[in-house]
Amino acid sequence: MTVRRKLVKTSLLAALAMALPMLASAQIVLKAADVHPPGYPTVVATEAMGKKLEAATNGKYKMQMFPSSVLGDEKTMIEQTQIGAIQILRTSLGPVGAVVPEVNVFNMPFVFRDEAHMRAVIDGPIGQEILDKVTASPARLVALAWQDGGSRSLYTKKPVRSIADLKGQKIRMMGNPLFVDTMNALGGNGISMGYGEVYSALQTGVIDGAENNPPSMFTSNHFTTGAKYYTQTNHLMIPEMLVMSKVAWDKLTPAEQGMVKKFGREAQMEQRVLWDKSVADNIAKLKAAGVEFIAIDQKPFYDATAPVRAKYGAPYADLMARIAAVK
Ligand code: GTR
Repeated sequence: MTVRRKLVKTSLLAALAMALPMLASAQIVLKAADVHPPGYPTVVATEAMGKKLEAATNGKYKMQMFPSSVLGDEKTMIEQTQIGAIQILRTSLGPVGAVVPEVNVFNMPFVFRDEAHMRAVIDGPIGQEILDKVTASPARLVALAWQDGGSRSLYTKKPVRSIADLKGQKIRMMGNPLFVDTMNALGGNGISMGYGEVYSALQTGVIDGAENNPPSMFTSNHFTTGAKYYTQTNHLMIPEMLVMSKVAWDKLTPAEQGMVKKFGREAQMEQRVLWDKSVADNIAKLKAAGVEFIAIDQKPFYDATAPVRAKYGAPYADLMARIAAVK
């Protein structure tokens, strides 16, 4: 090898060595966030979506999951996603409705007949319309797909066996005035606070109860605070969403955007299977831990919340009629 050739070879190697760390750092990390802990259906489905994206882009993107509210409560995480500090967020539609009021139709009490109805609606054209409303709004969120949150029922320290038992009880609701109005219409005293604050609020007696689905009640340990009566009101069936920050979305190529949407949609269906199992498992765990499940006549709860549907549903009467017409 001539000296010249050797030099060229050496400098090529040197250039390559310099480029390698650059290649490695060229991997784009997408921060994903969820209030739920590792292993929760939404966390598992979102992680699976990240793995698919990593494989499909040959490692250009990697998702890093921040579970268990480590990046803040849902309201804070929505704000972080809006400014691009979080790239992918799994959130309840509840607090999204505080930012994009047009989606509140799905946040109304008893808007769905049952979970099968809710799934038929979110899987169909109306579900897509609501996703599109979020994306088209000035909120800087791109709504990718739905996740299942089942139905929310009351859990309290003093048992609620009839609507009268709820009178004056301080019940934590998610951050959206619609939910506080819902609880007040039921005779309780709705108090809005972040999910992460509920445990100590129950412990210290700041609140008498909360409302959620069984997997959340169990994994948050709320049942260990004395709130051991679960009254099956099913008053809210709030779908959950996978959203991407518009800031991150705009940096993707059209092909990558297509992948993100496709894998998001797959996550919707994958999470549903995990969800059904999780509900059954967590009901069993709650019962084993001494939680009493109270069956209740929903009619008085439905009737009492009519003014909430009238107030918040007024601008969306057509949409509500279309939802009701879905079989
Ligand atoms: C859960 C939901 C979370 C969060 C939480 C809450 O069911 O999955 O996204 O909204 O409820 O009550 O804040």
